[in-house]
Amino acid sequence: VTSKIIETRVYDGQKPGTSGLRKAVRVFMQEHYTENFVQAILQALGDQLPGSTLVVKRLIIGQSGILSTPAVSTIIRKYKTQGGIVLTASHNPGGPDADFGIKFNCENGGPAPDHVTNKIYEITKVLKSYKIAPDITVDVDKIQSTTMQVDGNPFTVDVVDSVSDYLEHMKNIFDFSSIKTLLQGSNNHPPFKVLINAMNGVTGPYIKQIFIKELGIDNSSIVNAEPLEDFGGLHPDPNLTYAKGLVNAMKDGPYDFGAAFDGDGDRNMILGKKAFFVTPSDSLAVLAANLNLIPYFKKTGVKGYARSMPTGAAVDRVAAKNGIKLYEVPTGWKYFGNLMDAGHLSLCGEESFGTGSNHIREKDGIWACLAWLSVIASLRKSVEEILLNHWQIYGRNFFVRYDYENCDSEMANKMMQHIESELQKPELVGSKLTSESKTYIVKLADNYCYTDPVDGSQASKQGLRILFQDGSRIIYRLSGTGSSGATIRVYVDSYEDDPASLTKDAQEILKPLVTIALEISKLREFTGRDAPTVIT
Ligand code: VG1
Ligand code: CO
Repeated sequence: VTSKIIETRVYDGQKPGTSGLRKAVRVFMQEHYTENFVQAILQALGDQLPGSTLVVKRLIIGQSGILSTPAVSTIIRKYKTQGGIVLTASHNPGGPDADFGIKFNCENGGPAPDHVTNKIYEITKVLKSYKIAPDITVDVDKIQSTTMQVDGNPFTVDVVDSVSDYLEHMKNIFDFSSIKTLLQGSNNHPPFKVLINAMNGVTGPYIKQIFIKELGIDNSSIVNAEPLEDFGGLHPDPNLTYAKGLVNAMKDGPYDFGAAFDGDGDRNMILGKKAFFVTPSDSLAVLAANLNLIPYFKKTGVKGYARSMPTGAAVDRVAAKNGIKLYEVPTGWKYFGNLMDAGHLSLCGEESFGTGSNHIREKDGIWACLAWLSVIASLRKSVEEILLNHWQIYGRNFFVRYDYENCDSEMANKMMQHIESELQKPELVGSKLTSESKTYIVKLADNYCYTDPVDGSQASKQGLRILFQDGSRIIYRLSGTGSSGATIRVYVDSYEDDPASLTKDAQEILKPLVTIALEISKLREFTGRDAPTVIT
């Protein structure tokens, strides 16, 4: 087999966002578009000099092309590869008229940090050709290792089982036998009934192997477990809106616990009986408070906790009470990597249904589900009881996110400029903002800037935020994963420790703060939107 050099032209805008390059499928289908970006990744990875040759000796591919993002992170770390490429729209819908994405993860198994993605982007701006070996034919449906000669050098393609390395890792982290006893029931306890929805994403084979084969639940407890190229038309984002199927089945059914994952398996949603919703920010806090129940953390000890800036601050209370350090980073899993590599971090999460730990360098949906089941197997309480107890001890951070999808980009940018200028007014700090019977006093307002404590690198303009004296917060950001127009995210987080308020409806508690957030931003005026596309 010989490789060929293909002349190409530059495509604008191949700039990776929060996690990878995310565009419409039709954009990726333009001639050379995808190859260009992959060439740029390889060039950024292997050689300093643009145009120089990179020799790849070995490729690892999941069987039938299936690997979840957390499994890729696992494999990169286990086999010490230079990195890995994941082809996925992640939590966005797929198929010819929907979205696609290319994520690049580095040798630590985590999403490429900004300095790497910037370098990739710079290369895409000057790329003139890419190198390809079109004649390699390996049947990726068959688990096998094939070695051939490419340009006179040995080149190996390993098609590996999609699940086995990941499963082995999970078995080292959790006590599968105690989870199995929970699920199957024992003398003193009835079976704990779970319902798992893979949303036709990539986790299908993983949940079959782990939950059916290893943990012994029956087939009927698993839904949408066939990975489909277009997710069967579903929007594979595990939240109350897009995972409505799971929510309804939980409301009407006998299940004690429900979980759903996104297209590439890094996000999770956890529900209790009757669809009791655990916000991702609470999920992170509950796991933080109970990490010592999980064998892996018993062994490694609990280092720090971390959350992305817009994530509800529930985990901060656990950190404060347990004397464990808490880190706040910008949105995107790439910012947790350095902290983990330096040994500062055990557990982290994002409000966007991402939860994970230093077992890999990605958020991990199935891991989060197993972590919850481990905690439940030890505490023998329902999901709702666990949350109620948690709030009684720590108080409750009510959290909501409003998403306005596909807004006009120019108007969205203008709105952000408007908010920023409001935030810069010197009289804002110390002022009182009132809506209904609630008054909040502004403590700080800024455009969030992060300095990585490990390497000192800075990420600026990571979200406009207003912090109030009682710990409540309003945050505005533009999404970095959408493929058309602008998605505006408004995050509202409010702390309550009055026992009478703990079980109130989040929408009700947060209504005054949401009103204030919409007023300051003039969101309705700028976007013409009366209501958000999705509330999470
Ligand atoms: C969104 C989420 C962010 C998450 C990112 C990647 O980014 O808000 O928390 O890390 O998606 O998730 P943005 O920039 O659109 O807000 V995934 O499942 O697409 O890797
Ligand atoms: Co994802």
